[in-house]
Amino acid sequence: MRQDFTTTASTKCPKKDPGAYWNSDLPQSPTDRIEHGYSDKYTLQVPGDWNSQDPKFLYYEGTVWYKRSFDYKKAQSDNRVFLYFGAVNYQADVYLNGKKLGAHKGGFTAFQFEIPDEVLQEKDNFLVVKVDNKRFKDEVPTVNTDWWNFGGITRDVMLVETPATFVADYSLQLEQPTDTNAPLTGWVKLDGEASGQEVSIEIPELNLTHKLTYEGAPTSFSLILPKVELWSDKNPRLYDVVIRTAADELRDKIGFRTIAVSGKKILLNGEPIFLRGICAHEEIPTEQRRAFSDADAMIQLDWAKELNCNFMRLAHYPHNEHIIRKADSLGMLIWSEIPVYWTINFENPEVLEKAKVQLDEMIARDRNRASVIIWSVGNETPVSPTRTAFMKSLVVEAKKLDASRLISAALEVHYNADKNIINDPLGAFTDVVSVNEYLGWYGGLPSSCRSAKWETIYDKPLIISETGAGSLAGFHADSLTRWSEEYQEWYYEEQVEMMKRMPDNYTGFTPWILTDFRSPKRNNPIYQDGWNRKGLISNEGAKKKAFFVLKKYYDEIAGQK
Ligand code: GCB
Repeated sequence: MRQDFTTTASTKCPKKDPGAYWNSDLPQSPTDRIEHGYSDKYTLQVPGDWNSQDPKFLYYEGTVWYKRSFDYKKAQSDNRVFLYFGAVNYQADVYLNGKKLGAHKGGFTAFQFEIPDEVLQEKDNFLVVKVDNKRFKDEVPTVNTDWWNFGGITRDVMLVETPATFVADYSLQLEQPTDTNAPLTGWVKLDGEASGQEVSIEIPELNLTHKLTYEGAPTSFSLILPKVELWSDKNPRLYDVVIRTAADELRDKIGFRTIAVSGKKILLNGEPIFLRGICAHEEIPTEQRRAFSDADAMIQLDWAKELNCNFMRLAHYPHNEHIIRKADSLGMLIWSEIPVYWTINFENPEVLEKAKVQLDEMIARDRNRASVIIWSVGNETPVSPTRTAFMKSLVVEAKKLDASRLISAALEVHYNADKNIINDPLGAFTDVVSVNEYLGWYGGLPSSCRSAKWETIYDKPLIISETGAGSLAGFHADSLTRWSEEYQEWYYEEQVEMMKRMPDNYTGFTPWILTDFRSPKRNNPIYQDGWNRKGLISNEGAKKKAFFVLKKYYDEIAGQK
């Protein structure tokens, strides 16, 4: 639901602790000391970050208490009701009618709380959410990031009503198809009194109904479909899937495809594919805010399509579900990542647990999306034995949660005059080795690319997961002048030529980045002014010269690899 937070306060809240922020702001007795107010002029749009909604929030990091009243009548008395949040950055504490429903940490993944029957009212429910986006050393991400710390209830919030026993989760995965049939494996999880219930999996277009008896979470199954039209970047075919129990019916749209590594290649449906990609933050730069809707997703996907991309690296945290669903329907392959970024505290086992929770929540939401082909466990984590053990354990966890996709991580690389060797020990554990390199921006001039030699110790597919140079749209000069569009254009020209000489396991390219994005670290007053300017598209939506260099490269290789 996308609604304003109302300013009306309820008088039906518990009298206990009248001063608590999760209770009414209306004194119920003259002696009450109330030091908060929801019946005031401040409203925030949900979903939406708070930074973009009021100038005083632009740099704000701290707590905001949200309040909303609502009426709710269940369709059936024994049904269950859940309060679902697409994401809240970073910590959420949720109270309904004075009772705490729960708390959640992690700014980019979904969570939900069941509302106990005795707490839900038909009229005037008083919902309060305390949101805190302060950064801490031992959180994920840590204090140091190159992006804006947009706070708030940044994604959709929903009340979800289910029968007493309902389909809580499921997985459907195509195994190796043959010319005549398509084997599927999967599992279902029901919530409630479920043992012995009949569950049917239906794919109406294929006349398929598969029945099973539920034996506990998860109940696994396998079945053989007739030959299916495979989902791919060129043919994003989705089938309606229904999972039915006596009381519940869950409908989804699923694409069937396989993704695998064979030697130095990535295979989509058994065929080698080259990933013509681009990185993106979850941001609409023209409005200086987080993206959160279908319309926002289309803006980003349209730009990526115009570049002739078939792949997007959604950096550096899981993006909202709208873009993943749109990618499914448009045939855009996706890299999805958790914010294990730079120098998070690898020494602290609790940080590892927090990272695992985010990994689990990322995979739980999107495990049935055909577009997602790579789970990334982090970005540019500096090499050390502790860090490698930490990252390896995330790779193992990701494989355990979803063995059907490829695991990667964007690695750092250091430049040498004679040879750049890709040898980060983490590469031994990932399916795909991905590296970020900025030769010509953070080292040397773009001409340094001409003599650069690249070598990798891994016989695995290699993705150049970042490369980029900053430029201010509309600033024109000769190509040796930093920040000019011409410098960035030259940088891309040299990079593209260098890519053509990459080792033969080079299978994908995701330059940094689709659009300029807000970053408090980027403070050159003339050219940056709080923006990371490596976008191919400016914060005003203007395509810079380099956009066309990358597009030309992708046009050339489209269909050839
Ligand atoms: C990187 C980081 C990315 C930064 C980028 C830059 O290597 O992965 O988050 O924004 O470089 O612009 O320096």
